[in-house]
Amino acid sequence: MPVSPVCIATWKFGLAASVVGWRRMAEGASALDAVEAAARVTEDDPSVNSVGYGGLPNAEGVVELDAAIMNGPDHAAGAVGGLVGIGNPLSVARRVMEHTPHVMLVGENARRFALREGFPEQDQLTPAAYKRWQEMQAGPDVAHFENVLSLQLLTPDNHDTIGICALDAAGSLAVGCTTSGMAAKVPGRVGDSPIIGAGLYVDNQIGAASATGHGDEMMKVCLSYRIVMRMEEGLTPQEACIEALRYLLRKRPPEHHNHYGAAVIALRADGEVGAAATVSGFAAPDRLWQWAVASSDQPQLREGVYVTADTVLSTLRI
Ligand code: SD4
Repeated sequence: MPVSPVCIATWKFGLAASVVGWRRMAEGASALDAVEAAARVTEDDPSVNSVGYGGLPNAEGVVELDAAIMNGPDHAAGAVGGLVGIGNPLSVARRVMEHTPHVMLVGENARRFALREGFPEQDQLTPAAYKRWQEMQAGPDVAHFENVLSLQLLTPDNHDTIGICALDAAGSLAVGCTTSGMAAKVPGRVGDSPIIGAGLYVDNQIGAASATGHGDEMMKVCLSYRIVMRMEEGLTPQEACIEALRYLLRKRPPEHHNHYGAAVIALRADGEVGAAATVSGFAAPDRLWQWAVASSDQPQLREGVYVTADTVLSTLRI
């Protein structure tokens, strides 16, 4: 039975991406193609300093990209970690999925694979990102890796990933996640975004989920997998997002809670959507958590439901 396409994405900048993804599906494209097309909007936008071209570099000034894509109908998945000097990492991840028997390629070999696949070499470091990175050097000494976490705390604009969930007219789901990861990360660090089950997960019979925020925390609880499994048990996408974040907060020692933020989106196989964010990390007045929904209704940004370990707030009032 034909269904009405839906495309959702993390963050304010996800609106333009989700609209492109939705339009593609309205024209007949698959959810997989929609996710890739949506990702490219953000990956190619140099003003988004946390995804693709224009992303902030690691502690040594090198932009390392992580991305993954997963297809609902056959559970196929592809991912790249620490990709340097190549644009559109989610498209490279799709090639890994479709042209190799493997799921994930990393570092120099991921780069060589992309070149063999015909992706052009392109420095992902923009002058603006380099300038921002230089300004960071004036803060805690990023050359000392023990300071990387505190640097992340001091600069809340230094990380935001786009996660995209899509449902096409044929009822197929797909999910993608693409990021430059934490700014000033330890070189070689791979976050949750390209890890199946952590940054993204989809089951065509149930739904899709994706995460953004402090990957080093979120990947410890397989956050996206948990959301999909909770939906399988009957929770709504909204309830599943809340439950998964509270699980994360329960499992990690409270003294860590102020050190990170986590936010998630979910799309159920019938088109129902939900999202939630932790108060910590995303609670600055100028940094309210927003996510994008594109469907046959007017595309819109929505504010997330916020959770702490003990409370659920329908909106955040500072
Ligand atoms: C990471 N989850 O590399 C990504 C970063 C992110 O909001 O989403 N920040 O850990």
